[in-house]
Amino acid sequence: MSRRLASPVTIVSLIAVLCGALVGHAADPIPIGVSVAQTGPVALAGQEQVLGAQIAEEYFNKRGGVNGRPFKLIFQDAGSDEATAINAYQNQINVAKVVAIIGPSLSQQMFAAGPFAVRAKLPVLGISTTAKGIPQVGEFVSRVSAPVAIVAPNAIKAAMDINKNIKRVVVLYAQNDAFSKSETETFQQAVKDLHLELVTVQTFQTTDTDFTAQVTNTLNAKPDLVIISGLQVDGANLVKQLRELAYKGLIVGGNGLNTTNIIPICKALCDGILVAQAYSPEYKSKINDDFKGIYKDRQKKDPPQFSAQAFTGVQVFVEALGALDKKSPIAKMDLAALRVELNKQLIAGTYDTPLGEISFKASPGGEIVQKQSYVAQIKMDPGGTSGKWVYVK
Ligand code: 1QQ
Repeated sequence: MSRRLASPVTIVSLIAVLCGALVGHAADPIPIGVSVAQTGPVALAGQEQVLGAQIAEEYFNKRGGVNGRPFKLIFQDAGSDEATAINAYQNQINVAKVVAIIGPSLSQQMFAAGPFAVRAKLPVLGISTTAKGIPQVGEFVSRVSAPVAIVAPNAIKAAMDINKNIKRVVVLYAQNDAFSKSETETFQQAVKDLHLELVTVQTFQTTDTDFTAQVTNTLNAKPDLVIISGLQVDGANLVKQLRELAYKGLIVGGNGLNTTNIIPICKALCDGILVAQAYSPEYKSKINDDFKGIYKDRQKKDPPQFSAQAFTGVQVFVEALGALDKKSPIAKMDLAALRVELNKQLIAGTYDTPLGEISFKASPGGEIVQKQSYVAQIKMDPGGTSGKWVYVK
């Protein structure tokens, strides 16, 4: 009986096909996607996320990456709306063939792009998506960003500590943004729970630039406290116009105002905005000291929440990949299996991060469990062009 041997060409092409399904060669860097807002108005937050992710890439690769194998962050701009986020996800999933993605920046974008990750069975981590319902988008969607329901009410309590006479509250929110709608529900409920009087609720659009009507209605209601749920540019313009028309009371901003990158918009008038925080540079741990040290070297200031959450997102994927690899070598897994196993490992783990020790709930799968939360206030320098966060809680 004569046996036909496969030609060398056939064998080479067979190996090539097999290797294509694997995640590169064992020495190739493992690709992890970062899809955050690098353009559009949300880039004010996205810039801080890019910095945090880049620090994590260097930091963890210097420490051996994934059990000695480096990883590489593949940046794909998710822009500031849903279409750009979906496009970024599709590129990451199908073209860059990443094992996992952090981002997009907005809940509004995650509700649109997340289902693509669920269908592709690829794990994604929200690093700033805080609206109610993010982990419920599907099995592969988790987050390291504490939800508004846990974090936001603390800012109102901090305001009540600063001004013991707060009674009348005006709430404003962007009605075309999923995060803002979710956060305002939490704020409005907290106002009632704290026995304050909700005198009026005003709405706007994230694209608005003129807030005369809302500011007039707010001033007529004579509030002691104003609470704003919007994004960066709209929120900062609203603060500016409230102050220009002589509102003197305290302002609580939501997570949309959680970046000093809004300072060029409201300048000196940003002073005093209170925002709840899921991160504090003062948190004592080795990893936070390391992270804070590198960030400070580069940026000459303490790291903000969005950078710390982005660092944490990368860390969680790298540590989950390492733990998975020890159980079953990832170099032998094809991409589809690796994505699925990584998601399981991710949710099962506990992580010592700059945000504190975090883990994930089994139900809804992928919801963060985090003990720490804080409140900070923007303190402007006398010149009115720069400022920083001062932690009050
Ligand atoms: C969300 C947010 C944004 C304000 C982050 C930039 O918290 O969309 O959920």
